[in-house]
Amino acid sequence: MSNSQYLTPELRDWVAAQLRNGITREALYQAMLTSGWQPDMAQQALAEHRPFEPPLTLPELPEPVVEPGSLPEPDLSDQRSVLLPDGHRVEILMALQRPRVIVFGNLLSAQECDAMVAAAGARLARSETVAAQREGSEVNSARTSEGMFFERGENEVVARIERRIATLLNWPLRNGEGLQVLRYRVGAEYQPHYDYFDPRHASSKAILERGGQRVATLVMYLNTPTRGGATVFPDIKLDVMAQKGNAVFFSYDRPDPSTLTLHGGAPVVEGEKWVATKWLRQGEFV
Ligand code: PD2
Ligand code: ZN
Repeated sequence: MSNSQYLTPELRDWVAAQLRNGITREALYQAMLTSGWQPDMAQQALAEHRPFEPPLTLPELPEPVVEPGSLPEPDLSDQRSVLLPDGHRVEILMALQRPRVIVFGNLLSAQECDAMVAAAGARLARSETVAAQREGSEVNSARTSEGMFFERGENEVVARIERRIATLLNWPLRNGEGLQVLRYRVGAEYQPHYDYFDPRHASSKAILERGGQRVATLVMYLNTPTRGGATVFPDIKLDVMAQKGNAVFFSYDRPDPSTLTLHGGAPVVEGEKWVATKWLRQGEFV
């Protein structure tokens, strides 16, 4: 059960009344924490009223230790099936050792998904891919979605999701790229590819100077397409169905096909598909 189900109409009304009375979001947030609200739920309640406002000043996150050669990874010791990175109940639905692939349930609440779609909608443009022969990016028939990037920490919901991911995957928030939102309409797809940057490509040098290689990907589903749109891993013959709030995570320790992380977005057959992708870098992404 997600925490959001505890947000009763009475609590929502109470939050709305406090904000109407002129209390600042920061003061209300602190008051809510002091009176025992889960940070996750308090932020969610506030974001419902002011979803696109800048993030609240939040307590510092404990800094995850990144040993040389280590990768983002949730703490799955004791074969636990539920994690509470920020008080939000994230389920572990599937975990594969090699390649490392984990399917999370309820990583995002329905409200968080809806807020992301609403904030991204007006800013979508045809997606591009890194150009192979020159610097920069280009429109490519292999990728027929539309997309946009949020700045890291750009608004309340984005900041909350990024903190949750950093805690869940034990990876510094600053090593993450800004969240990318993609919309696929009927027929749109993302043909199989690797997310790491090919060191042989002309454009990779400049990209790698901004935080090193990508070492992991988290694709979060913001809606449930009616048919189609699975994230597919052809090398291991795995299809992950897009389900609102769920996510698929995979990591790769070198920029090489032997990581078996070839993956794609299958064509949408009916309805639309919306995802948010977080790519994690080896170093600080600036
Ligand atoms: O939308 C997807 O399922 C998908 C598939 C492959 C997203 C990405 N790659 C990506 O954002 O890298
Ligand atoms: Zn990808």
